[in-house]
Amino acid sequence: MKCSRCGSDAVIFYPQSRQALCTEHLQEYLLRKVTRAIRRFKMLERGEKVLVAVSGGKDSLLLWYLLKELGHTVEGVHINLGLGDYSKLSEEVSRRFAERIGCRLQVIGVEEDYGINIVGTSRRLHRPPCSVCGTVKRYVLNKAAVESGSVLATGHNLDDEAATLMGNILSWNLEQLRRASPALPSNHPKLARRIKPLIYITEKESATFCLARGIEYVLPECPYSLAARLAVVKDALARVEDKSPGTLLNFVDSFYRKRPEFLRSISFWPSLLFP
Ligand code: Q46
Ligand code: ZN
Repeated sequence: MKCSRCGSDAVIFYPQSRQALCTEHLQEYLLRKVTRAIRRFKMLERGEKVLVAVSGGKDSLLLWYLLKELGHTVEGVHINLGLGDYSKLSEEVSRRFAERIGCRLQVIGVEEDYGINIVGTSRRLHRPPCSVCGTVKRYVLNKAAVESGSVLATGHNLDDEAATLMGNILSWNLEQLRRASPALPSNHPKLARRIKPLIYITEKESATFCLARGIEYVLPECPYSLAARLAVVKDALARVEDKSPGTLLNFVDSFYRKRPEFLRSISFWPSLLFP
């Protein structure tokens, strides 16, 4: 298959538009998608410092790479979660990538620096590991961003965002749906602004580009990821996307476009349900 723009070997095919792209043109397309997300949700001002939360997975490395290509001032922060071989490998891969792109990476160990053992704490509190891990990650990442005076960027992609929104719809978590945003403002000096510049980039585009560009990323999943309910929703949505490409983009994009209308309508629901 040849690239529809330049005729060299293609690495990805888009069935909706019947376009194929080579690595260079895929990069150009992904940079446009990130720029569009940054502008549409007013994620960054020129010159603002960005701290990328780097897990060692494909999305966070792609995010770091693309923001650097766009000329933003970026540094990375990696949290070693103390989850055995998975955490060791994640830290190694993150460090290697930082060296490759010539950026500073701050590494924080939850055990070494905070004395927290995620699995032990989750057992003691009778909570799933992901719940403890999520809380610890949010705290540590926020602190690192506030201390460095940066906006915190995370590698959530379109599939992640769609799964989060769908998960909140399935449980009718109206408060989360009201607050959801790819660009969360800071309403306190100790709260960093948080942005998700990969919101228009699919998991498939992310994986394809990393492979094509030779970006080494952590392949094994976290040993606890399958237990996460979100993984089930994500899996179901991936099958929908496979049968009907473009569904996820339409779902997420339409949610944010129609949200004001949606919020107005849900504010009437209680009076309709409980007259
Ligand atoms: S790292 Fe932590 Fe994730 Fe592993 S324990 Fe769960 S939340 S799955 S993204
Ligand atoms: Zn091309």
